Amino acid sequence: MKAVVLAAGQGTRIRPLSDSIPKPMLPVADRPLVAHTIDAAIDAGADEIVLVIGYEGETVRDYFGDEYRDVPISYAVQTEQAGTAHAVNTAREHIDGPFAVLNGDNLYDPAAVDRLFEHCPAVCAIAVDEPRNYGVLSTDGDSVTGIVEKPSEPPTNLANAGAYAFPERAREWLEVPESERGEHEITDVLASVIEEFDVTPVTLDRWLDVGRPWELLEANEWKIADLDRRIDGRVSDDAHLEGDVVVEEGATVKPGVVVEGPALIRSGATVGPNAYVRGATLIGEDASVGHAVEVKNSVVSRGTSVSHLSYVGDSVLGRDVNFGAGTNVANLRHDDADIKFTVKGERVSTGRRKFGVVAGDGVKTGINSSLSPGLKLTTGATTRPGESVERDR
Ligand code: TTP
Repeated sequence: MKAVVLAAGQGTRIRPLSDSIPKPMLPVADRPLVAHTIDAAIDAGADEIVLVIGYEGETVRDYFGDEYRDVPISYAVQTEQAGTAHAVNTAREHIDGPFAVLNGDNLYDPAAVDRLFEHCPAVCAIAVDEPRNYGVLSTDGDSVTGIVEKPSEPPTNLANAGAYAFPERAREWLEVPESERGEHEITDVLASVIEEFDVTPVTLDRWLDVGRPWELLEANEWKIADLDRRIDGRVSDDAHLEGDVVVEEGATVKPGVVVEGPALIRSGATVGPNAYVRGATLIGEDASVGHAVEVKNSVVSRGTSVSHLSYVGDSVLGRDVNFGAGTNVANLRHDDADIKFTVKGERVSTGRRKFGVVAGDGVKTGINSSLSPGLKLTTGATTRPGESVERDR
């Protein structure tokens, strides 16, 4: 079966991280987010991946090329992000036979993707506590009877997880009218399939929709914890690596460093001397974490430097960020309330008691900058030496 993977979206909620990198290409453990989706599809038996690209699409094409893990990759370019059904329709000429559709910014438990493919026509669902916030499936025994968006009286607690296995006939049903929010939605295609076919609900044990920056942290928590200990880089005898730590070939860990796994130190990165890395942290390619720096539960992207005397907790640092000596991140409020973050101009709760900062690519902080919890520093932003930064910039 072919798998159509949607990766054309603009990722507006995850800005500034998506300012120049499409969300599906943001780092999750040792590969881009969308590579985990594609891996799950290939493991489930996909014989071709059709990637729908659009926003910053060339980055996706450059990474995957024409073949990935011996499976051919083809591309459909969606020039206007007019919705998920519109995205699949862009790939229509690639579709012959039954086909799967997966979101390129979702992590699915791989066993469920297997079952999705086996039970075509099928849709993945996840049991949630608050179904009112989701598209909810109604079911009758082993069959899906309908789907309703954010219902006030949910028929089940099964939220639609955005993974479908469609029969070939669904190819003819991809042109759907605009929904209330002005998009052509894949759920309307699902509704047509439900009318004509028996659609099996496949329940996921675990699922994550990566829409906002803290969800990128959660994605890394999930996938870094899946890694097994592997030390291929240069590690000083005076460093102490505990648990499932991966040091890739070409990475350097200097004396006095303590790493508590799970943690991933990618090729070209340097850690130490005397640094402390813990709690599902990713140190990206060519990044540098220097003397007396503690990094906890964070994503430090490619080329970023936190070189001297800093604390970085529960944060996402984009590419080529430079934290001046003594820059410290606060990740907890004195009143213990959940940390809020600005998404598309609105302050929303992250649902996390601990959350630090999100720094776009190229951010530079002056020495001794003090950064408040839930702070967003946009691409290229700077702070002054000794500044206490409490407002997004
Ligand atoms: P969304 O998460 O709804 O959109 P997005 O990824 O652009 O993010 P944001 O809402 O923050 O702007 O999209 C769900 C999936 O579908 C995701 O993998 C992107 C993909 N998609 C397309 O490929 N084309 C589209 O026109 C839309 C709307 C989404």
